[in-house]
Amino acid sequence: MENCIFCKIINGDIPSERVYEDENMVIIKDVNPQAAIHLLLLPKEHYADIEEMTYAQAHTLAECVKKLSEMTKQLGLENGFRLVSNKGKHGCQSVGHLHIHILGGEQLGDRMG
Ligand code: DGP
Repeated sequence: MENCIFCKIINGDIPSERVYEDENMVIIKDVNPQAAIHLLLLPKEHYADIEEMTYAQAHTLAECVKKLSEMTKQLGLENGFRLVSNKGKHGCQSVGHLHIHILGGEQLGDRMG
Protein backbone atom coordinates (compact mmCIF):
# COMPACT_ATOMS: atom_id res chain seq x y z
CA MET A 1 0.00 0.00 0.00
CA GLU A 2 1.58 3.22 -1.24
CA ASN A 3 1.12 5.64 1.64
CA CYS A 4 1.23 3.20 4.52
CA ILE A 5 4.00 3.83 7.09
CA PHE A 6 4.07 0.19 8.15
CA CYS A 7 4.29 -1.07 4.55
CA LYS A 8 7.24 1.28 4.12
CA ILE A 9 8.84 -0.12 7.30
CA ILE A 10 8.22 -3.70 6.12
CA ASN A 11 9.78 -2.88 2.73
CA GLY A 12 12.76 -1.17 4.38
CA ASP A 13 11.91 2.26 2.93
CA ILE A 14 11.59 3.66 6.47
CA PRO A 15 14.18 2.50 9.02
CA SER A 16 13.08 0.63 12.15
CA GLU A 17 14.60 -1.49 14.89
CA ARG A 18 13.66 -4.94 13.62
CA VAL A 19 13.78 -7.74 16.16
CA TYR A 20 12.35 -10.53 14.00
CA GLU A 21 11.25 -11.21 10.46
CA ASP A 22 9.87 -14.18 8.55
CA GLU A 23 7.72 -14.69 5.46
CA ASN A 24 4.53 -13.51 7.20
CA MET A 25 5.52 -10.83 9.69
CA VAL A 26 7.99 -8.29 10.93
CA ILE A 27 8.40 -7.46 14.62
CA ILE A 28 9.84 -4.00 15.34
CA LYS A 29 10.40 -1.81 18.39
CA ASP A 30 7.66 0.78 18.82
CA VAL A 31 9.01 4.30 18.30
CA ASN A 32 7.03 5.52 21.31
CA PRO A 33 7.42 2.75 23.92
CA GLN A 34 4.74 2.47 26.61
CA ALA A 35 6.40 -0.34 28.56
CA ALA A 36 9.96 -1.53 29.22
CA ILE A 37 9.52 -3.69 26.12
CA HIS A 38 7.08 -2.44 23.48
CA LEU A 39 7.12 -4.22 20.16
CA LEU A 40 4.82 -4.17 17.16
CA LEU A 41 3.90 -7.30 15.23
CA LEU A 42 3.24 -6.23 11.64
CA PRO A 43 1.71 -8.73 9.20
CA LYS A 44 3.47 -8.28 5.85
CA GLU A 45 0.17 -8.23 3.99
CA HIS A 46 -1.57 -4.86 4.13
CA TYR A 47 -5.05 -4.73 5.63
CA ALA A 48 -6.37 -1.94 7.80
CA ASP A 49 -7.81 -3.83 10.76
CA ILE A 50 -9.58 -7.01 11.86
CA GLU A 51 -12.78 -5.92 10.12
CA GLU A 52 -10.99 -5.80 6.76
CA MET A 53 -8.98 -8.96 7.48
CA THR A 54 -9.95 -12.08 5.50
CA TYR A 55 -10.23 -15.50 7.13
CA ALA A 56 -7.03 -16.52 5.32
CA GLN A 57 -5.25 -13.49 6.80
CA ALA A 58 -6.72 -14.32 10.21
CA HIS A 59 -5.24 -17.81 9.94
CA THR A 60 -1.81 -16.38 9.07
CA LEU A 61 -2.05 -13.89 11.93
CA ALA A 62 -2.87 -16.71 14.36
CA GLU A 63 0.27 -18.52 13.19
CA CYS A 64 2.31 -15.35 13.77
CA VAL A 65 0.95 -15.04 17.32
CA LYS A 66 1.72 -18.71 17.99
CA LYS A 67 5.26 -18.19 16.72
CA LEU A 68 5.59 -15.20 19.03
CA SER A 69 4.71 -17.48 21.96
CA GLU A 70 7.73 -19.61 21.04
CA MET A 71 10.12 -16.62 21.03
CA THR A 72 9.39 -15.12 24.43
CA LYS A 73 12.84 -15.88 25.85
CA GLN A 74 14.73 -14.26 22.97
CA LEU A 75 12.45 -11.22 23.18
CA GLY A 76 12.81 -10.84 26.97
CA LEU A 77 9.13 -11.65 27.54
CA GLU A 78 9.47 -14.92 29.43
CA ASN A 79 7.68 -13.51 32.50
CA GLY A 80 4.59 -12.62 30.48
CA PHE A 81 3.31 -9.97 28.13
CA ARG A 82 0.19 -8.24 26.86
CA LEU A 83 -1.08 -8.16 23.28
CA VAL A 84 -3.22 -5.20 22.18
CA SER A 85 -4.64 -4.35 18.76
CA ASN A 86 -6.32 -0.97 18.54
CA LYS A 87 -9.22 -0.63 16.07
CA GLY A 88 -10.86 2.56 14.86
CA LYS A 89 -11.49 5.88 16.57
CA HIS A 90 -12.60 4.63 19.98
CA GLY A 91 -9.74 2.15 19.99
CA CYS A 92 -7.27 4.99 19.21
CA GLN A 93 -5.88 3.28 16.11
CA SER A 94 -3.47 5.73 14.48
CA VAL A 95 -1.92 3.59 11.73
CA GLY A 96 -4.24 1.88 9.23
CA HIS A 97 -2.23 -1.32 8.83
CA LEU A 98 -3.24 -3.99 11.31
CA HIS A 99 -0.65 -4.37 14.04
CA ILE A 100 -0.43 -5.99 17.42
CA HIS A 101 1.27 -4.20 20.28
CA ILE A 102 3.42 -6.51 22.41
CA LEU A 103 3.99 -5.04 25.86
CA GLY A 104 6.10 -6.50 28.66
CA GLY A 105 9.52 -6.56 30.25
CA GLU A 106 8.05 -5.31 33.53
CA GLN A 107 4.94 -5.70 35.69
CA LEU A 108 2.08 -4.13 33.72
CA GLY A 109 -0.90 -2.42 35.33
CA ASP A 110 -4.17 -4.31 35.71
CA ARG A 111 -6.28 -1.65 33.96
CA MET A 112 -6.57 -1.96 30.22
CA GLY A 113 -9.01 0.80 29.28
P1 DGP B 1 -1.88 2.54 17.13
O1 DGP B 1 -2.10 3.81 17.85
O2 DGP B 1 -2.47 1.34 17.85
O3 DGP B 1 -2.28 2.61 15.68
O4 DGP B 1 -0.31 2.28 17.19
C1 DGP B 1 0.59 2.79 16.30
C2 DGP B 1 1.95 2.65 16.93
O5 DGP B 1 2.92 2.74 15.91
C3 DGP B 1 2.28 3.71 17.97
O6 DGP B 1 2.52 3.09 19.22
C4 DGP B 1 3.55 4.37 17.45
C5 DGP B 1 4.04 3.41 16.41
N1 DGP B 1 4.68 4.04 15.27
C6 DGP B 1 4.14 4.99 14.46
N2 DGP B 1 5.00 5.34 13.51
C7 DGP B 1 6.12 4.57 13.70
C8 DGP B 1 7.37 4.46 13.02
O7 DGP B 1 7.65 5.13 12.03
N3 DGP B 1 8.26 3.55 13.53
C9 DGP B 1 7.98 2.78 14.62
N4 DGP B 1 8.92 1.92 15.03
N5 DGP B 1 6.80 2.85 15.27
C10 DGP B 1 5.89 3.74 14.82
